[in-house]
Amino acid sequence: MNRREFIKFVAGGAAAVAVTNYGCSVGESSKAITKRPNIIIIMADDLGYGDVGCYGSKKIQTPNIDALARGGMKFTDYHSNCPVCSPTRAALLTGRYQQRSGIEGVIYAKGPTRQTGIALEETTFAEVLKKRGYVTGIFGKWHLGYNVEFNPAKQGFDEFVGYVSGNVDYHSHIDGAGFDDWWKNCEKVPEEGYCTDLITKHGIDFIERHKDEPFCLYLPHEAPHYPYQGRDDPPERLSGGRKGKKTKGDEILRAYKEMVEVMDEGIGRIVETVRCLGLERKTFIFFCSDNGATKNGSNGALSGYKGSLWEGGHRVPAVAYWPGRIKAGTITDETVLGMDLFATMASIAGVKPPAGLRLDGVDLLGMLTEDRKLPERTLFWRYRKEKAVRKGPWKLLVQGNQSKLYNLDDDLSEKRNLAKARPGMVKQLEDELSAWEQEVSAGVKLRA
Ligand SMILES: [Ca+2]
Repeated sequence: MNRREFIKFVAGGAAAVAVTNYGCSVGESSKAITKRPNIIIIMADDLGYGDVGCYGSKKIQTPNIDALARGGMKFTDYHSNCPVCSPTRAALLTGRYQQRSGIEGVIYAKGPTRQTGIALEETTFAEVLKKRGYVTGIFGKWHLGYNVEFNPAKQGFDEFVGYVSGNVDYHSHIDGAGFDDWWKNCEKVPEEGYCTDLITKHGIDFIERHKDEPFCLYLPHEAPHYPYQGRDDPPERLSGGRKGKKTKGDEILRAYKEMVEVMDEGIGRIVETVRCLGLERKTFIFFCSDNGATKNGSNGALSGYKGSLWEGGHRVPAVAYWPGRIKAGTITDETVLGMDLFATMASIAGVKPPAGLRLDGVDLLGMLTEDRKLPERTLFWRYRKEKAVRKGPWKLLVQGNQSKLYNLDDDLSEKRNLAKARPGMVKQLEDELSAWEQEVSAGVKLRA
């Protein structure tokens, strides 16, 4: 969906009104301005740039995410820090390139990485907000360490229910290595239910219990990451290592659509809870994905998929919503990364990050609420054998020893390699890339 289509799309719907209605009867609180607004970060898993209605999906219905875009700000140039799960989450949690915390790849359920995790010495946004008097909760996927020593409870979260691996069976909650993986803080506490619905349920419960104090709710959803299972599909992973029925062929697309739509329904219920409690004007809500879609989803006009540094691997849907602060129906073309949310949340909460902590991300608050431009900057990605650099419209994509150059303003799909025509630009971005690689490698803390 391009800018003109989005404006038409916004005009076609009532601003900020979700299609669903969960029986709200309480009016908006008059206490519109607060020093410590609530913060809700909702992140989908492997949701692509073309998988959402307001980003042009015709197959998947997402009325609630679309309503957030109509009532808030839609990002056209938002990126996860990495085209896979764990590094994106490390950057989001720490506000810094994941290279600094040493989480450069997926922490797998099988193999030696299972013993690793994000160093406890890292400062997370949850720790900063907690010090500012926020109650902090995470419900859903952690994926920054399996062992209890790496549990979210050790990284500033007061409450955690969910799973620590990259994915669980949506019904049996067994991880990819056959372990039960459903936790309440540092204990395994089994719970019945469809993963997406449980994440929504715990999110709502958290908001209701903490409505009278500042809260930060992080809801990292599983949808639409595999295993591809809708609410009524059978479990695929059974106890004792037994295998159930696996979704295959055309059934995957049916399940994928349902998985996104159930998540969207849950987002609607979260927003409705905030609204019913009169908290809408003092709650910042941000929705995004953690990397691009696989071939089972859609990255719209973008090239590539999850795992690659083509735009389809990391340019993802993102929407910010805050009535009274963010103007309804706006679109931003600013280039934003997931690591920017840390500085933004700190700014919203009115707290400075601890002295000595240098964030790589920037504060988006002025851009969100006052239409201010972000400072010019050069941004970097590195994953396996690929590296990428962004500076304005220019993107350098380094694959092995080959450098490709694209102007994304004219060529969003990365079809016309301009490296030969613009050798000066290639050289400049290559130089910035090597300087960055040297700089981030200096402070790496590996934990095993
Ligand atoms: Ca992911």
